[in-house]
Amino acid sequence: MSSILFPGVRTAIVMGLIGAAAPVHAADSGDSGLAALDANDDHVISRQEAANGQVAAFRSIDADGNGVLDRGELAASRPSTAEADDRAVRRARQAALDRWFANLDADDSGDISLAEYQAAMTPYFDRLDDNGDGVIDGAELREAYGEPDASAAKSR
Ligand SMILES: [Ca+2]
Ligand SMILES: [Ca+2]
Ligand SMILES: [Ca+2]
Repeated sequence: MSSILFPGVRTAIVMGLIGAAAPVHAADSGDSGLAALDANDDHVISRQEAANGQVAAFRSIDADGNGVLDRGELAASRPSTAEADDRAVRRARQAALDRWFANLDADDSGDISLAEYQAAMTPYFDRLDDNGDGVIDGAELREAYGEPDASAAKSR
């Protein structure tokens, strides 16, 4: 339901995990998102690589470099869509952003620290790691982006 309300949220989750190391259009290809994070080039994202990506993502979202994320910085980090011109979609996006911000801002301070960001993002690693082997592979990443796996037409 929430994915209908805010189509970008799954991508945003991945963006938060893999971060700005990957370009926004990485949504076009899970593999480019993977490559951006896969520091040791073993074609999977380890927990440590994901953690490094979180720090990189946090630093790049923190546009003014003051060490915390405010609402405007978080909003600017979200991938925008063509439908954003639609008023209903804009409202939905705003509501989703508010929820996202409130979730991240655990201590209600009105800004998001690196610790809060990491605490919120880390559980997503396990959600993306579908098969529970402790690493995120290209197929799991493509699934997170909501793309059909073109390379292997597997039926579930
Ligand atoms: Ca900031
Ligand atoms: Ca806070
Ligand atoms: Ca896995």
